[in-house]
Amino acid sequence: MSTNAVQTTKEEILEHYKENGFAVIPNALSQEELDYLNGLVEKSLQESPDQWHKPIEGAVGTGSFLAQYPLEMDKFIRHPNIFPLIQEVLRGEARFAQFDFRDVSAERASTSEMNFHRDISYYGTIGGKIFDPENPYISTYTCVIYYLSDVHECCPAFCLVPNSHMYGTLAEAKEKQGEAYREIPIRGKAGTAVLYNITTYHTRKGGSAACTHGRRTMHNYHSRATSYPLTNWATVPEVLALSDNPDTQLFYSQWTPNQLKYAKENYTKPIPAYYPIHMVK
Ligand SMILES: O=C(O)CCC(=O)C(=O)O
Ligand SMILES: [Fe+2]
Repeated sequence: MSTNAVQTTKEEILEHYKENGFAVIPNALSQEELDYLNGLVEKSLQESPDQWHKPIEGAVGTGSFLAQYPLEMDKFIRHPNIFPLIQEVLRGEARFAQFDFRDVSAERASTSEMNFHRDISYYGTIGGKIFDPENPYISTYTCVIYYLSDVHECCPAFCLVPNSHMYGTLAEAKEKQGEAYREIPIRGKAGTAVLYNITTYHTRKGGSAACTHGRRTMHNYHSRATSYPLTNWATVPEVLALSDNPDTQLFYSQWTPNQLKYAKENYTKPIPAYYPIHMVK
């Protein structure tokens, strides 16, 4: 079913990421974890459809689980199998940025194609750095997409162009990379994780008209202490952002403009003075 190469040891994963801007990690989640997450997704789709945005390029999605199950989701956001790798590629500066689930139904599989793009931070769009030449892993942000369903040949598939972070356009990547230019669709079993530098050109390939599976994913973006917040909207529940555990509080400390407002309006504990909540109306 899966034709793409995978990386399994820590050394292989980091080496492949360094060379190509991504790595594919099979069995990152156990069957028990997959059953738990799929159970939550199914329950939410059925009981709280209002928490899911309307299909965007074929995928419905929700960022609501972090607020609903903060301690449980934190265990996936800083998953013991993957978080050490995230810390490595972000030079030990990993900060929470965004966490959401997406679901492409079998009916929408063939119309779920995206365009090739890079995920550029809000500040990147106004001149902030989008990659770091001094980081051996290049990344200013990294994302891990977990497949929660098997991704067969017929299914929508995450797809990227290795080592393409430095080009201004996909056309430029094609021209400058020449024979080395590759578009690699990633297929694999549920539980596969794709770790990628978000400024590597990537897309979602649509599934075939005959696809009867669709695709379900968990998307987890991480920033660095030296990067700006990735979005201007993501919010974090108080139990994590003002956790008594200093590591947890630090990890959830990169507050977006919307988070400042959210904290001011909802948190019960005093908010540390270094957060500029006085700026919030
Ligand atoms: O769903 C996918 O495979 C890719 C999603 C993506 O690139 C994005 O949402 O920016
Ligand atoms: Fe993207």
